[in-house]
Amino acid sequence: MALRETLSEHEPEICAVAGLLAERGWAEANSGNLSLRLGGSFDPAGERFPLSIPRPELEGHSLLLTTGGSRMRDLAENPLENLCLVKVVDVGRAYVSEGTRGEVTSELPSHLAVHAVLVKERPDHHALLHTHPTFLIALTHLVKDRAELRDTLIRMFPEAALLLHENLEILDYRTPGSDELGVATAEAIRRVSGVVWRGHGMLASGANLYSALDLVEVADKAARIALLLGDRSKECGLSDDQLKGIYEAFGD
Ligand code: 2HA
Ligand code: ZN
Repeated sequence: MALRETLSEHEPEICAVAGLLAERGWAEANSGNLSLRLGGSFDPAGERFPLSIPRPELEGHSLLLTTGGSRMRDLAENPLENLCLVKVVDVGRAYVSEGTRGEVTSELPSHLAVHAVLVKERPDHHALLHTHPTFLIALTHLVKDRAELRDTLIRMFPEAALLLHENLEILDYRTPGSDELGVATAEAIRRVSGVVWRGHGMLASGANLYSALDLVEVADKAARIALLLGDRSKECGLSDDQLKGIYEAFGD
């Protein structure tokens, strides 16, 4: 069984990150989803489904994805029953999915759209995760200006300045699971690794799930500090000079 074969290598990472997402309260009920674009060629034994937007860039690529309705707390304990192995076929017009329980995540349009960009433009990024970080979502409801929201986040503490500067974009609200959300997210991922979905959550890419999680952790902590500061978050944030010092000392 191809799904079981792919799991042996990736199980520890997937289970660890799924467990952390559940523990942090960012994956309430059946929310959140993740995917890994696999290196090898696999042949999932399962049903074939058409894609509403063809993804020829992904032809022949295989991905491990969470199943729709799966819970991160269950994924951490039982990856085989909460993941699907998906292979893109027919010059990107369809996919074949193998899973022991259920169909693939409702956010498949975003995962495929983003992997289609990554495979061409940032091939070292294999991992995507989408989750619902509490404080970050709250702040997106309060601060409507996207530039102001990004600026507030990066000024909250040095790690935020380093990891999120020129690496985070904020999208206005779109319907979860929609092609529209996928297209907008994929466009943003050409430039950044962290994409905030206003009023919903965040999607992050990385070489692996741990580095994608790093971005979410830093963004949510920055949002938490901003919320603690309330109306004073603007005047209290790191100054231009302080940011400059951080980039000079630690930037690329
Ligand atoms: O997996 O989080 O955005 C369920 C969701 C949809
Ligand atoms: Zn979601």
